[in-house]
Amino acid sequence: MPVGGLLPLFSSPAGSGLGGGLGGGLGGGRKGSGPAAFRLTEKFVLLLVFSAFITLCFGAIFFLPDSSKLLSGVLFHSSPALQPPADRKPGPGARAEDAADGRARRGEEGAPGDPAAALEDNLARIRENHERALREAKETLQKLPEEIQRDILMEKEKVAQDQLSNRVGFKMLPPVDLAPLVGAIDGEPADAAIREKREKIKEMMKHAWNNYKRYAWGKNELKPVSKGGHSSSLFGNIQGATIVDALDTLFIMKMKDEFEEAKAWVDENLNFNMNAEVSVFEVNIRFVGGLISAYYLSGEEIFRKKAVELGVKLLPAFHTPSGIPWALLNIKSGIGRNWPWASGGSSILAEFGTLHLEFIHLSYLSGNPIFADKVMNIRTVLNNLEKPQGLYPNYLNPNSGQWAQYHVSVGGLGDSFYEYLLKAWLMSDKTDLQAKKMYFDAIKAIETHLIRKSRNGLTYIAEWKGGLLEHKMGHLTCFAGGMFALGADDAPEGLTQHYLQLGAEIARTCHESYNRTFVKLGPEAFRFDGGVEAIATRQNEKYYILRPEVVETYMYMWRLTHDPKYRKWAWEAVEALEKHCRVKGGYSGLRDVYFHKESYDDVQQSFFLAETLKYLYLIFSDDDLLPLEHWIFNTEAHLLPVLSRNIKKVEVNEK
Ligand code: DMJ
Repeated sequence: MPVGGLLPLFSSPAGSGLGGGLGGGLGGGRKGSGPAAFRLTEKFVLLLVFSAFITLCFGAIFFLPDSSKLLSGVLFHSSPALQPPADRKPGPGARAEDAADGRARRGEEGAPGDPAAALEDNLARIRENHERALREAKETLQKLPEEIQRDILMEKEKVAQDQLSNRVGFKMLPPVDLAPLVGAIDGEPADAAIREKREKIKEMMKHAWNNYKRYAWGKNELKPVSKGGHSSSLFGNIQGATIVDALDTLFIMKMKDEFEEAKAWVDENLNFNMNAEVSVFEVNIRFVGGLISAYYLSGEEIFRKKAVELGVKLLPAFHTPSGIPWALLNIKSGIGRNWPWASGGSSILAEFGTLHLEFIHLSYLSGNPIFADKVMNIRTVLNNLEKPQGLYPNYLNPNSGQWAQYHVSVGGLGDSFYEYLLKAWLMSDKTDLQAKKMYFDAIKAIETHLIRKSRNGLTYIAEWKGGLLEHKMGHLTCFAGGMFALGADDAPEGLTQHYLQLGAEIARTCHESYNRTFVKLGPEAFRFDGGVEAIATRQNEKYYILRPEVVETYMYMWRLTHDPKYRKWAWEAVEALEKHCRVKGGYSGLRDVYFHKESYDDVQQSFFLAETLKYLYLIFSDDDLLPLEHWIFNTEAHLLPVLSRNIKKVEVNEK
C-alpha cells in the first residue's frame, strides 16, 4: 500500500468527520458517493480490522516473549548455536561476544569452534539452569511454612534495607527536629579549687588524645607503652574506635581543634564497606552511640549519615527465628553467629539487651521504623518469657527463643540490659511504661535473690547460678549504684529513698574495693567469701583496665545527693590514675592492683576517653553541664537526648 494512501486517515478534512476522512483515504480522494464508496458501518468495521492488525503487529514485535528469536528462527532458520545465549549480560563483554557471533555467521576468521560443540554447550547451560530451578523448587517445598514466610520476610527486608542505604547514600535522610541543646558545654564551677581539678582532668584527656594521635592515629586503640596501634577483634577491620568514642568528650571539654580533626577523619576514613566480623553490641555502643552523640551535639550531618549507614549494616544480625540478634555479624555477607563459648549457642542478655536506646534514635534520625521494630521485638520476646523467680538469665537461644543456662548477673553478661530498661523509660520522656515496669520488677527480683550484706556491713550484688549464689561482685557491676539512684525518683510504693540508699551502699562497697588495693584502683572482680570482703582472691581477677563503672556511680551519686564524699572519692581515683596508669605514651591498664610495682597491660582502652574521663570531668563541673533531665548516657557514656513526648516519632510496627 502506497504511503500516500494512508495519510488522509490521520488528517480528516474539516467538517467531513470520520466518514469523509476514511472515504477520502481509501477512495483515492473521492467524497462518499458512487458505486465504489463504502457505507459508514462498513468503513467503521474496516477501521476496526485495520487497527487490530496494526496492534497485532506491534504486539508481536514488542510484547511477545523473545519474539526476536521466534522471528529469526522462523524466518531465517538460523542455527541455535549461533543465537546469543539467554543470560548474556549487556556491556563491553557482551559486545565482543556479539561480534564473535557475527563473525561466526559470516564464516570469518576467529569464529569460536565448530557449531556442534557450541550447540552442546548451549544445551548444557539450559540443562544446568533447569536443574537449578528444580533444586530450588525442591528446597522450598521441603521448608516449613514458617521458614518460607521468614525467607519472604528477609527478602522484603533486604529490599527495605537497600532502599534505606540508598537514602543514606544519596543524602535523603529526613529533616530532624533538633531540640535546643541544653547544657552541652560549660558547667564551669565557681569554686577555684574545683575548677582546677576540672582543668586537670581536661589535661589528662589531652595526654590520652595526643598520644593516641601521635602513635596510633586511625587505629582502634593505643598501646601506650610500646607506642603503637592496638586493634581488638571486637570491631573486625573497622578502625578508629578511639576517635569515635572520644568525639563527645572532646566536644564537652571544648577541645575544638581536636574535635574538628576527629570529624575530618570520620568524614574521610570511617568506612563500613568491608568484609569484617564484628561484635554487634560493641559496635553499637561505641560507634553507633558515639556517632549519634556527636551528631546531636554538633549538628554535623556526617555523623548522622555514618550512624544510619552503620545501623543498616547491623540489621542482618536480627535474621534469627526469634528476632533475638546474633552476637557476631559479618557486615559484608550479613551472616551472623554466636560466641562459641556461650551456653548452647545462645545470645547474651547484656548484648542484645543493649541496643534499644541507639536503635530508637536510629529510627528517629532515619525516619524509618525498622530499627525500633527490631528492638521492640526483643522487648516483646523477653516480656513474654517465663522468668525463673522473676530473674532474667544471661543466655537466650535465638533459634528457640527460650532461655538456656540459668545464670543471672548484674555484672558481665547481664549488666547493661537492666540499665537500658531504666534509660528507655527516661529517654521516652517517661512514656514507655512497659520499660518502667520491666525495670522495677527486675530490680525487685535482684534485690530479693542477689543482693546481700557482708559480715561487716558491705552491700554487694552476687551472681546467681541456678539458685546458688556465688559471692563475687565484678567491677562492671559497680555501675548499678548509679542506676539504682537514677531510677529512684520513679520507684513504686514510696521506695525512692530506699533505692537512693541502695545506690549509696553499692558506691561505698565499690569504693572499698578500690581502697583495699595497693594502687587505689579496683580489681576486675572481688569476693565476699573465705574470710575476705571486697578483695580479689584469684590472680586472674586482679587486673584493672581503666574501667569507668565506679566513677560512673560516683557521678550519679554526686549529681543526685551532692554529698562531697563523692568528689573526694573521684579525686582519689584521679590521683591513682596519674600515679600508676599514666605513662609517657598515654594511660595503661594494670595487671595486678595489689602489686607494689606496676605491670602494665599496654592498652589505652577507648572507653577511658569515652567514659572514665567524661564522668570524672562531670563530677567536677556544675550540674548545668549535661543535665540528667535532658540527656541519657548510653552504656559507653555517649549522649542521647530525651525524645520529648511532643516531637513526632516514627511509628513502630506492632507484631
Ligand atoms: C564499656 O564498653 C561499657 O561501659 C560496657 O557497658 C561495659 N564495658 C565497658 C567498660 O568497662
